[in-house]
Amino acid sequence: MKTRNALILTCTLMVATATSASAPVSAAPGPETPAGNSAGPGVGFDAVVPAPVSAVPTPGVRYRITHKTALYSDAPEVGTQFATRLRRSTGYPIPIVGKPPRDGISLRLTGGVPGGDEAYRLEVTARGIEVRANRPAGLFNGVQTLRQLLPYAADSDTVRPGPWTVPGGRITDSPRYPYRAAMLDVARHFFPVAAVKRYIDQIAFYKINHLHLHLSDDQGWRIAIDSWPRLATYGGSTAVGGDPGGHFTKADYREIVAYAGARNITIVPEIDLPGHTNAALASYAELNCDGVAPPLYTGIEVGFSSLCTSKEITYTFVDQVLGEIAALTPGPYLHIGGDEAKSTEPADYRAFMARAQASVAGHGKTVVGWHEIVQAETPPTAVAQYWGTTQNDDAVANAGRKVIMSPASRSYLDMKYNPQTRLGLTWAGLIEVKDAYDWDPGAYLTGLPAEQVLGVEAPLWSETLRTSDDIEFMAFPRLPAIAELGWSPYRTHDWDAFKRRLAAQGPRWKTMGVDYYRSTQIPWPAGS
Ligand code: IFG
Repeated sequence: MKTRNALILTCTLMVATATSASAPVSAAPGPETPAGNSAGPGVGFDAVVPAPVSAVPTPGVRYRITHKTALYSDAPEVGTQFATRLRRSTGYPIPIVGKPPRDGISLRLTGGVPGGDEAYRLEVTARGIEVRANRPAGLFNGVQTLRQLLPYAADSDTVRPGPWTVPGGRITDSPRYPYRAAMLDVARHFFPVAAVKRYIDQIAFYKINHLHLHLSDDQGWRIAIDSWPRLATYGGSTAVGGDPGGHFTKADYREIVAYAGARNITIVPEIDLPGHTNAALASYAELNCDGVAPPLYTGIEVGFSSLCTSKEITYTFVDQVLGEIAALTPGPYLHIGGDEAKSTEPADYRAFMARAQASVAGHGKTVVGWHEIVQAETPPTAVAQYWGTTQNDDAVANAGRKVIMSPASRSYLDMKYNPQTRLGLTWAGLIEVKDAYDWDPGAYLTGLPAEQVLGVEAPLWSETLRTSDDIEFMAFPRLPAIAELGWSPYRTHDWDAFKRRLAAQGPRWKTMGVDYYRSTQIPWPAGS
């Protein structure tokens, strides 16, 4: 720890020296100041992930956050979050003021910014910082970029020495796709609210705007349902390997939804049907065709379970469960799974999916399903989530539906990086950072029209994961790669540039306590 602090101090002194040598912030950068108008190695306009649409530094100009800096925001939640973060690491008061300050930071809903609700324009001058947007989501996204222009220490949970300089320039930015998601499997292993919130903080930093929660599977049911209470109390009582179970109460789920919403993230709940249902079948004998409840399952096989599609109670169950979850979910999507229904006859699967989708619509939501769902009739608004390991699936490409791209061989964060990776599986192949980055969601699936791609998702299945450290080791650095594919214009797609920008995230993750994998593909800076 001492070494690290000494290093940070050294770096900070170097930056301070550089800055103090050019005391008036508008002076030309001193010899010590790295090129690119940055406030330190890898901190600057050339280090933002995801890559912005346009970023133009103003050489020699920078703004220094000081004890005099005030903050104004047209979106109170965004302003409070950012001011709180700055106070914690700078030790400055960072007061929130009632109008844009002369010397400070302004987050303004001016409108007139190209690129929609999530677009923003960021400008840094010697006098201050201004983020403009059409909607609060755009201000939130602009603040995530602004955070990456600050020294790494700005993300510290404890007060660090400054200086707190932000390089001058202008960024205009907006997303390529509207759906940019992470998925967390809380069924194979349960993760409490605090762990989910921690992951939300981490994915929000990369402008991910949906979190898909895989709430039920063979090994566990993780959300309380009032009309079927044993689902959570019994069906959620264990986990893979016999590890401790657990479940979200409705209050827990509402807390996650609110926390995510304040960070521009929409929750997409998944109840996997008709397969992956052993936890439900074990909880209620009447849901089984033979009236006999199977034992709870703690292995990691798939495809052996199915709801009884010939019993009416099954559809009452499905409708009541989906109804209770829809009532808790402000977002537009209900994910009903549909994957690996190997124990459901195809005709029964199609009939079941028709009725399950009618329930989703009946509860006012839009259905999402793993891509097998296209075997059934689906409403025009249905979204298929592609998880194949190849670039060919004509049924999906020709289904005429929106598609979320999450090819398992590119985006499954539970795949090992290499054969030595302690955690994870290998069935979809090994995925190093370059594999996660070097593909185009808009052209990946042969025959799928580019305009049918709704966006991307990085699923993280938890058969082999138990802690936040495990989540972080598998998600970082690959999740930012998927986040960039979802956000940045494809013309910015360049592995050599990306790996350098990704390297600059390393010291920040170190500051945040993110337990990331130091891939040998990335030129991490010393001390990260
Ligand atoms: N496939 C299964 C998941 C999970 C995964 C692990 C899907 C859609 C393998 N289904 O991915 O439940 O077991 O990598």
